[in-house]
Amino acid sequence: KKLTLYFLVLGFVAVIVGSLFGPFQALNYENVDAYPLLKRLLPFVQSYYQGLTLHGVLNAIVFTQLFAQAIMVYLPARELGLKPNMTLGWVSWWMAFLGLLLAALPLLSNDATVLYTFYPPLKGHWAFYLGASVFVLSTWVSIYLVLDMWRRWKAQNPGKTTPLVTYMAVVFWLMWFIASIGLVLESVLFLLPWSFGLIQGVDPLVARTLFWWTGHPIVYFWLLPAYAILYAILPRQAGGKLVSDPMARLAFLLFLLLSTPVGFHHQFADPGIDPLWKMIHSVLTMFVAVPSLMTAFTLAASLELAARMRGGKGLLGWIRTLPWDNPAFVAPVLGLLGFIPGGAGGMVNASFTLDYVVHNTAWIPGHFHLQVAGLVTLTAMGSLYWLLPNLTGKPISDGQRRLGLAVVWLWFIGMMIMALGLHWAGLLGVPRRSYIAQVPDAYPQAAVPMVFNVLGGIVLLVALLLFIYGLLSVLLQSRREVALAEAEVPFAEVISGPEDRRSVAAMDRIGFWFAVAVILVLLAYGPTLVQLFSNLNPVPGMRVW
Ligand code: HAS
Repeated sequence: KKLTLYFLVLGFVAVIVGSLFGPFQALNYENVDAYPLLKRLLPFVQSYYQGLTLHGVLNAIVFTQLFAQAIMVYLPARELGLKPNMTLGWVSWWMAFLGLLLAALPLLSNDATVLYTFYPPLKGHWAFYLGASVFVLSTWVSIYLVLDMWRRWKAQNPGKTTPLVTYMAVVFWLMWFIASIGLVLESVLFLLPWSFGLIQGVDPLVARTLFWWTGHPIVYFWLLPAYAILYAILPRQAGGKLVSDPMARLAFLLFLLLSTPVGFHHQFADPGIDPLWKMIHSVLTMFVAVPSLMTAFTLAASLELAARMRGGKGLLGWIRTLPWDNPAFVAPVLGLLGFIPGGAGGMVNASFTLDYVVHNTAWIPGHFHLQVAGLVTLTAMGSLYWLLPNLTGKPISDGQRRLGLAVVWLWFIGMMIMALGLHWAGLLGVPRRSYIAQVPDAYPQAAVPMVFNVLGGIVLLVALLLFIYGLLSVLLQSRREVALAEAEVPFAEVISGPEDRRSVAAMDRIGFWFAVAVILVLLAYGPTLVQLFSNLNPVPGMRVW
């Protein structure tokens, strides 16, 4: 519990600090240059791009990873009733913490203003790459922790099928293991030697390709802890059951198979990659939407079942009977509603032809704010209402719950308004990642959507400040109730009939599916990487890649 709490608190500190830079991005997209003011408040902030790097790294990379390390070790441990290897558990936390600290120094001193994709030839200080590598490698320890618990449970329960939540966790960590290899290769072969001065240059295309090997599945690394909560906990919060055990397993299994061999959809506009492979990745991306479409069906059915168990009636009238006064329920459900347009936008991006309309425009941050700042963050916020009492024994009062409801509604409304503005501005040609406020009256054709951006930013700032207040008021209170601390994690009951046995057993051959996933990645990336690496032509004696 202590380890989980440490991961969770560090993650939320990251997202709070990172989000405080958000309103400055929103103002930039309303053509208001607030950076001179920010420089006066925080003299270390030198530029829009440094603020954007801090915003992206802390929110998208740091918060999401720490939340995954908290949830996807704690939930299987509680389900199996097993303790992870605590020494290694703390090793993973310290690696994450020290890596973060090391990477933060050059970020704060403006020596690693390379955005969260750190594309060469933008170059950061070696401490950034080293710290980020140690931070990411701490997840490999988490992988070991979960695989080790699973192995111990299997030894004690020969022939039994892996319980659902553990199945999700094992598949999730294996997916991440395959996915993270791209980033590890980029870092070890190129970024670290380059920043230490051992090689004089890096081929941007090779680096980008290795980056996106990890860069697309990383979004499912952010998403799947939320999905695990949505499948395992939300139906119970709604007062019902999860309608199908095998559907939940199949969704996770499909993510293991399909998350990684799709990265070229981020590189449609890059030269040097055969269009045939771009097309293959485009088609595979359409397939990776399938487990989310299945999730939409399974969760909506589970919510309807819950509502009908609560006496809900009518074609849509049942929705009213859901527990709209419980932030642990409302937060993820609002996130899911925002995920529908976010997912639809993702399919637009995935299209080889349509992506040219939206690539590198403000549409893209519109898309991913709905996904990660919407569903993932709202589910994480909602989880605090059952997780914090369970981890700390500290109760949450009715007043704090009401505040929580206000926070999650404001967060949702702010995110929807801002995302609408960003998508719209993107279609009108406003670029992403650009300090447009330094040009007076830039993009006058997008004046209306820009108002949406800034309105959304203001609502989000209010939500964030109320969230900080609410979180501190729970964490810093001295009241503790032993009963809460000893309570079980509220896992939902799962419907699974005898007819499911064969499909569940087939999916439980995780080693086999892992091998299939590896083969798919080798097929999807192998030919292009071989060609790109063979094109690298170091000048003798210079070691320029
Ligand atoms: Fe994406 C770019 C395609 C999902 C994040 N994406 C990004 C970037 C980020 C990101 C950060 O193909 C920018 C990277 C950068 O900086 O350059 N994305 C997709 C597709 C999906 C997708 C096809 N993305 C995500 C998720 C993210 C995320 C999830 C974060 C967590 N994305 C792309 C592409 C690009 C891209 C291209 C590159 C574009 C470019 O030009 O650079 C799919 O996985 C989406 C599937 C989702 C659905 C929605 C299902 C709906 C559900 C809700 C049901 C509601 C219920 C509620 C049950 C099909 C599950 C009921 C309620 C009641 C009250 C009853």
